[in-house]
Amino acid sequence: MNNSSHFSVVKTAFYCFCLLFSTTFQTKAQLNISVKDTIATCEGANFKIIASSNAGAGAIFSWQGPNGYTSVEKDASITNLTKDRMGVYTVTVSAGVQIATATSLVKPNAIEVAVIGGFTSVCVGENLRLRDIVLREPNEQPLTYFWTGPDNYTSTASRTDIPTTEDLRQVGEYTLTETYENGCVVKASLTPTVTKCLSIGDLVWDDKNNNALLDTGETGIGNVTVKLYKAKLQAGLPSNTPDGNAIKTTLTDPLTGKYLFPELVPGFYIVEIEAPADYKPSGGSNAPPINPNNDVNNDNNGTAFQGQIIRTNFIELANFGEPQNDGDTTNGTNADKNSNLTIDFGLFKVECPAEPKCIPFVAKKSN
Ligand SMILES: [Ca+2]
Ligand SMILES: [Ca+2]
Ligand SMILES: [Ca+2]
Ligand SMILES: [Ca+2]
Repeated sequence: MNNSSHFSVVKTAFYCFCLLFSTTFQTKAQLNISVKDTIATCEGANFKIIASSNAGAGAIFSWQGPNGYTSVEKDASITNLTKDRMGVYTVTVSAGVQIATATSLVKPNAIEVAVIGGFTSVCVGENLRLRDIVLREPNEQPLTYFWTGPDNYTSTASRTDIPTTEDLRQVGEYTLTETYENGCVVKASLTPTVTKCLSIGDLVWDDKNNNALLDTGETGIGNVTVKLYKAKLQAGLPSNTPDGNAIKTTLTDPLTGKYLFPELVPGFYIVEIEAPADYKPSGGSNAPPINPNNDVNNDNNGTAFQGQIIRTNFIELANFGEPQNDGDTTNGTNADKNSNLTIDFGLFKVECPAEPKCIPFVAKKSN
């Protein structure tokens, strides 16, 4: 054997040793397993504790947990979690002679309640916008939302956006069900308030100087019948055309001559009065066109319609869009933006000069 062949044998032997060492090293790699350190979740949750391991096929897994929990699956499945099953879960994996373990703590989560807030008290015409107002970390946001409510309402949005209508069919209990990544299912319920916020008023008065304005010394006329109509807005029709029969009827206060139609919804209305005998709308026939919709208080807004019937033109009401200087009891910064108390009627009592057309009044008075 020369030196050269000796070197070749050594080299080959060294190569084989390295190959053997390398193969042995790979076969003997340390078995490992890991699970999430902590799982925060809720009672009733369904979830898995996922195990990550380098174990090959044939490895044996074994779980032990609180209150006698055991499993031989790779991942622990837990359904309908109860308080006595919160605690430490230990997983063991065996592969040949190697064993590895890992533990996970299952504990109560901050996500235990949902609270419905948002626009929970609205006027008819506004949208109900309900949502969960509990503050949560970005990684604790619900995966899904499911709302149910009156009028067969359902939604999977994070918040509701429901227009409200005069028939109040949206009023009732709303329930939100949230599901979370950690298996939590949280519910909350609320019955919102929907109010007909608007009102119209408020005075029929004896406009003694016939200037269509309420002046000092002029007083209200009591027991006058006042009717409220929805207005019919249509090209070609007069601006004082009702859309159907009166929706409300009242009398002016016997002492003050005041009236009020509360609990109205946004829309267009007409007010009508039946003036006492001998009275006509004040301001005279040469008065400028009467606009009841300009939020001016204490001016006459009525024009003769038929006989003693006096009507306004249409008035538009809008939530939080009505005047605050109209004599509200809370006049000032807190005045009621939902009341329009500027729809007033000045009446002028017909005096009877010596004109033929007044003779019936004279005759009546003489009785
Ligand atoms: Ca006057
Ligand atoms: Ca007001
Ligand atoms: Ca008024
Ligand atoms: Ca007015």
